[in-house]
Amino acid sequence: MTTEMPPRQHSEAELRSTCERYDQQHLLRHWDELDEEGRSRLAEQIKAVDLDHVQTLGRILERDEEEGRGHFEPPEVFPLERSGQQRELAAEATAVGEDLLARGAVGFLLVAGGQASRLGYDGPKGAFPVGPVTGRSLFEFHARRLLRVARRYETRTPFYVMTSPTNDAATRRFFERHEHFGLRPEDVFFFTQSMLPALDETGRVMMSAPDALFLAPGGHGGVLPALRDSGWLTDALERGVEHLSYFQVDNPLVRPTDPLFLGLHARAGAGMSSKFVSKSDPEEKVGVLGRVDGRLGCIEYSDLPPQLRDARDEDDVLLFRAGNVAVHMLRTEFVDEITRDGLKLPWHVARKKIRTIDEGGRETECHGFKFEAFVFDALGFSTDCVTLEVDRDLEFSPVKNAEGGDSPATARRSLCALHAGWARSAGCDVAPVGEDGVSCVEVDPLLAETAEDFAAGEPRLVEREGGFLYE
Ligand code: UD2
Repeated sequence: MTTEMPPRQHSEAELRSTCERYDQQHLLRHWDELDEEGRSRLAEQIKAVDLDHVQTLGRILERDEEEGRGHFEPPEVFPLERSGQQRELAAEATAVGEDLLARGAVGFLLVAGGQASRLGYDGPKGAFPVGPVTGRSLFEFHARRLLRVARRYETRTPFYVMTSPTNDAATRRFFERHEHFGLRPEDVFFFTQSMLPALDETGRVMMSAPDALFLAPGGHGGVLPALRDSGWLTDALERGVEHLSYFQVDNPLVRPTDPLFLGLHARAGAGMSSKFVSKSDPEEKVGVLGRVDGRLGCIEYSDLPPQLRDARDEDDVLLFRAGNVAVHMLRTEFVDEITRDGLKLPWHVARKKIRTIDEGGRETECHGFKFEAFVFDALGFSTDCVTLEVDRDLEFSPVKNAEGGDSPATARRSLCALHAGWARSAGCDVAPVGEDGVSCVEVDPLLAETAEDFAAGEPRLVEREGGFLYE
């Protein structure tokens, strides 16, 4: 027999006392005006938020902004211009990497939980049609690179895709609609990252509507704990995945199956390694890899003090030139070790304009703070790290903005310039040079990942309206 209060009231009283305990009473300011559905939505959201954690985040805002950053030095790198010995090492490492791929000992870890706010695209960013001739999506470019390895070595290429609660359903639907781009559906694993509330300067949780908290993805650093919590990390270990190849959704030139990077990282026994490109100019908006108090790390572009950003060596080369392209290799056991007791990455705070509500419940915009954890902060946990320089023209042209630099137009131009170059050097025809100075040529990732693959393959030309496709 029970003599409990009706469930809703019970939960309302509980909610009020929880909110009071954490000084977040304002979250229930509009409670009386909400209908049943609104109340239950708000109650669910409040219950789902870890208010102890919110309190910790609030304390970060109280701290003095100017904390000591430590001593920052350029990292040791495996450069693009190589000595004879380095060339030998590269050949050996490539063979090691190929063996790992052939054995199915590599898993692929894609972060696609971002909101694509700068691009202003309505949908998961990975669905963005970037192929200059085919209109192929970013997801398809990535998936077909894995498919190439799966077919070539008759192996499995487990693909772990991190989404956010906002784009998870749409991402899964996109993969299903495209039949997983030829990958075996049982080798594609989705998992979602957690969301965090934005706070105002007094540490109060901001609201996006009378019945909703303002929640945003907590940064790509969440990928490592989320991989563990989803169970896929255990799955990876169990199926013999020794290394995880990490990449971002926004770069159509990325080479997640690069055997050289994989082999260098594996030979070094590194926990986590990174690729980089030389920064094109000091102002370029990429983080910079370097040693922070002796440990490898990355300083975000917005945090790099101008005197370091502009410093040059005796050859007039930027001292901090190692631009982070957000491509990493992680040993699976390393991920297991650092996440076992809860991974503590530092929180990066960004002051942003937030669409919120005023006391009367009307929509308004004001400044608030978002919190993000960055995956490159895990570099500091790794004793040995490889920092491999790669050629920007071959591997890096991200889609970030709707127009201007790092936009769909520049990414398509980079793809065309690269692929037309492969075709030309293999003696194949290319489309006439267009107004943007490049021939519109696209190569199917299933055919080739490099100029050498292209030359060694049997490229078949398909002339399409607007350009040439080789497949
Ligand atoms: C990132 C790097 C920058 C540089 C650049 C290269 C950070 C903080 N900065 O800049 O140093 O290397 O990339 O392209 O990483 N994502 C999630 N969940 C989140 C947030 C982001 O999955 O909560 C994913 C997002 O889907 C995308 C990637 O992480 O694939 C990069 O996110 P971004 O666009 O916010 O990073 P950006 O361009 O500021």
